[in-house]
Amino acid sequence: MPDTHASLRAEAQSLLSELGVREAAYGSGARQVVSPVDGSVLASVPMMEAGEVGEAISRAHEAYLAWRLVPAPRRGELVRLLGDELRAHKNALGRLVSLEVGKAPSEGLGEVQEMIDICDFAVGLSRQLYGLVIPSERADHKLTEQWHPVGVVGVISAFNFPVAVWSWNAALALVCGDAVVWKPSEKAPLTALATQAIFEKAAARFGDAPAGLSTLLLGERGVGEALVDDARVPVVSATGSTRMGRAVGERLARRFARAILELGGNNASIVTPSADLDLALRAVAFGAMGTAGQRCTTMRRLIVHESVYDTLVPRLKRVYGSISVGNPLTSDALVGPLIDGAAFEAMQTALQSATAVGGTVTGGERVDVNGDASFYVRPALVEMPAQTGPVVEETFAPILYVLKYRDLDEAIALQNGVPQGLSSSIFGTDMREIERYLSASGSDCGIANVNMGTSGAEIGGAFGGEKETGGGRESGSDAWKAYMRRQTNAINYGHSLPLAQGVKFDV
Ligand code: UN1
Repeated sequence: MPDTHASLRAEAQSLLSELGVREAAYGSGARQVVSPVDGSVLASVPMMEAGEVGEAISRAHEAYLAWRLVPAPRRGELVRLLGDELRAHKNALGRLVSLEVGKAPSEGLGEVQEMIDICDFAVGLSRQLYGLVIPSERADHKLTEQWHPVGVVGVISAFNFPVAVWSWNAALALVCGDAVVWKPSEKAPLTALATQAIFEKAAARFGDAPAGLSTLLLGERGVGEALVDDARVPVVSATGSTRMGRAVGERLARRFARAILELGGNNASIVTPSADLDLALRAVAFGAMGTAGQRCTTMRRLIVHESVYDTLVPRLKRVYGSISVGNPLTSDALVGPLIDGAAFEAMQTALQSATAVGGTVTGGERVDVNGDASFYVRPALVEMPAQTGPVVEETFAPILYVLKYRDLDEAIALQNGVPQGLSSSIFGTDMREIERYLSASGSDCGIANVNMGTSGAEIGGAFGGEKETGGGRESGSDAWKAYMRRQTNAINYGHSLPLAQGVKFDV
């Protein structure tokens, strides 16, 4: 039998060297990086101590002081070059994403495409960081609002989108005139090293970008805490669990720093009586099983009208029974591995609790693809009598809870009846039901889609959600404003001094 472990390690290391990462950064270090594909150790990376973070932030702060003076369209040129380098290295970085976190090839490549897209978006934005001119109530006065760079932006990212989430934040922060300090997931340091190397190629082509504009911190929790607690970091964007976000948000609030939180989702889709069921079936399959259920936006609940339940759900069960689960690198399986054994345990625990409160489970069992050191599962569909137990929690695994409803109000109440508020969707062709769902009394989520699933957002919209999802918005629309500071300017170009609100103070 060929030694696949040795071959994955060799491939990862050759990709890292092709992408320009120095061997010292992955050849020997305290932290082993394990591929979920087969459990092989891909590399060993040195981890930073929390005590070293301050110095890295000092360099980033120096970089910010210089970068904020560079005209924004010129800053956009650096991001244009970053997008260019990402295009040139798309295959290698996409492959490394697949090796490190187990994504199917098209999803690994899709993640890099998402990075390219946000770079393009940010380049255009670099000429559009518009302020306002507001009518003043006073004669010979002008009232304006402008946006200035804010400082060092901290980015904390999760394993499941190990590089795209950095780019949503970094591409915007860089055109906004900020420096970026990134603490990636301990489970995905290699793609972070590769991304940093790609950034450095772009910076070298740019010529005079200040050193320290983009800094990578590989470390454990203490390193993240040091970043979050540093007074020179006015904004921290954190993606991950609600538990992590609560800890980060509290620490940031203590020092009045800005938090951009993108935390847990418990995303539901409603299938109404007028839905195109063929389309819904395909959308549910991708939404609930794609990326092995490890997207923040993964569809975790399906709320089906009683009139279509017995048509849709048996068909869905057949898809669950036949979907290909396998090695994402050597097969065209649609469902790859879970990230690790802890994710497998959490999934099994959730399924047991669902059964205990009356759920009927289809699937969910472990599939032996590459032996004991990797964790592949058949996705699980769980028919639930009520929205109780694990249904109101986010379990980062491919579990879809299915519930039945009678009228739309009940369906919307079920959908909104969980602590999380990231993404949601509705299937149907009755415009009254659709518009009701999108209205103020409809979905309470940051994302509400029609006739598609809950995942796979484009970068052009603002991304994020409400309630325990944390309220932050990243990526498109006007999310850039979170990476700048707003300044209101009142300018008197006359010879007298009228006071606002007609106040008199004559001395
Ligand atoms: C995440 O899972 O953290 O909408 C982000 C999507 C992707 C991003 C997901 N564009 O599924």
